[in-house]
Amino acid sequence: MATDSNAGDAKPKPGLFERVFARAAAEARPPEAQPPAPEPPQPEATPAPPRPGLFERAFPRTGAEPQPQQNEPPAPEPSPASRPLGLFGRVFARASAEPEPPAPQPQPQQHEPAPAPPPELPTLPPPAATEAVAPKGWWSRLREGLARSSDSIGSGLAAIFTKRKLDGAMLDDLEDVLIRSDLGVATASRISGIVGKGRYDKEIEVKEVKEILAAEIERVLVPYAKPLEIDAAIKPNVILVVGVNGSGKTTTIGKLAAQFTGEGRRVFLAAGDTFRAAAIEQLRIWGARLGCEVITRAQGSDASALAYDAMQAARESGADVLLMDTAGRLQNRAELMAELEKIIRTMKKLDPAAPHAVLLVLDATVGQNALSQVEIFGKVAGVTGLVMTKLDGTARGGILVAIAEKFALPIHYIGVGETAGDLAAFDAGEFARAIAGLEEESAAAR
Ligand SMILES: Nc1nc2c(ncn2[C@@H]2O[C@H](COP(=O)(O)OP(=O)(O)O)[C@@H](O)[C@H]2O)c(=O)[nH]1
Ligand SMILES: [Mg+2]
Repeated sequence: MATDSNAGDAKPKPGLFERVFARAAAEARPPEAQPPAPEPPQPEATPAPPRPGLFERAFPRTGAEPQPQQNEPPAPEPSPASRPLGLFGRVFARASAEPEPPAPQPQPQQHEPAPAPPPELPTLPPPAATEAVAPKGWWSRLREGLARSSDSIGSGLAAIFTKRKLDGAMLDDLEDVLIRSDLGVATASRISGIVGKGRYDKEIEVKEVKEILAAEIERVLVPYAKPLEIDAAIKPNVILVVGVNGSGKTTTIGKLAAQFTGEGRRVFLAAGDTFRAAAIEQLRIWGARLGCEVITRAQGSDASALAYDAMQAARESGADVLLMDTAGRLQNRAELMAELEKIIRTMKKLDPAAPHAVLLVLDATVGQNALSQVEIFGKVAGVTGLVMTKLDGTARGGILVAIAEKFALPIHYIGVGETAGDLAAFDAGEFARAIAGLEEESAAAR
């Protein structure tokens, strides 16, 4: 089966916004996440009609996204109009329904002079998506974000460790709970081994098991918790962002741009998802709000040519960072992966060391399918580090542990929500304690 190596798994849970806007989500699961056979509608998929969000109230939607143009390279999204409309999608639906520059004519690069906002969106109230300041501490966001994973593990543990003396059957059950939370077979059996050691025929508290679990997850993840380095001597640090459709690339770019500009760096954005007008608009908005220049070409243009424009523009103006968006693509579509290789080759013409980082954005809700994404994007695009998004929308956050063990790639950031404050540098100890469902971060982290 081409699209999901994970046929036996539960259907990925919808994300925060998809649950709230269940009607859109019901129409629009990303194609790569779809199981082959039609599934019965989930109980969550039929509640009240979606309540319009802040942006949608300001800009009522009047139409659907335009289809990609036929004479262009095959679109990465077989049915773009059916994608989930997230926060930005809803806002941009109106903009993209309005006349777009139609043909992908060769067009000079368009610099978006920052900070002038696009004319059609001048007076929006400050959106949740660009809140730079987190209203809560990161630990409580992380703990809440990972609640679905930690609750699922926690209830599994509570059912096993019920004031009985420890025996082999309980350890097998423990292993099953851990495998079901996507931690990977190796980690699961190691943890049950550690729990069993010296504790047979003794009572063990759930809290003690959680502490062991957290310690082992932390031990596995520590070597991969590496910050994304920005070299001040390189102008620009070129960061190429890749991943399947809907994984959170554009949102992550916005969040990263918010962080980098907050640190005083000059950031350029390249709207490399040239297939979708809404994606270009989405990046324009982030750029306008953050005061970053956004390099765009008309919808349907060649993404490599855009990469070239963007690198030149960022270099000429001495930018510190260039974040390049790309169109989402299925990891099993060879021609689209070839396009990614072309973008990289083009970047190397201007700077042989570019891209300085290739971030693979993974949606945690896809579970085991993330493993094949890492494998194939790793081969084609030379992924240098990972960002895992939507950990708030799944009980399968343990997949990060399985990925770390299998691929030994740096994990730079994790996302637990849609706002800028919901992305943070990955910290193994915090993540381990949050996913194990411990109430307190470790003393060392405080
Ligand atoms: N709940 C949640 N939603 C997210 C997160 N990151 C991105 N999203 C949402 O996922 C959807 C797709 O994101 P987008 O950045 O457009 O994906 P792209 O196609 O890879 O560029 C949007 O509705 C985002 O708001 C996250 O960490 N948590
Ligand atoms: Mg995008």
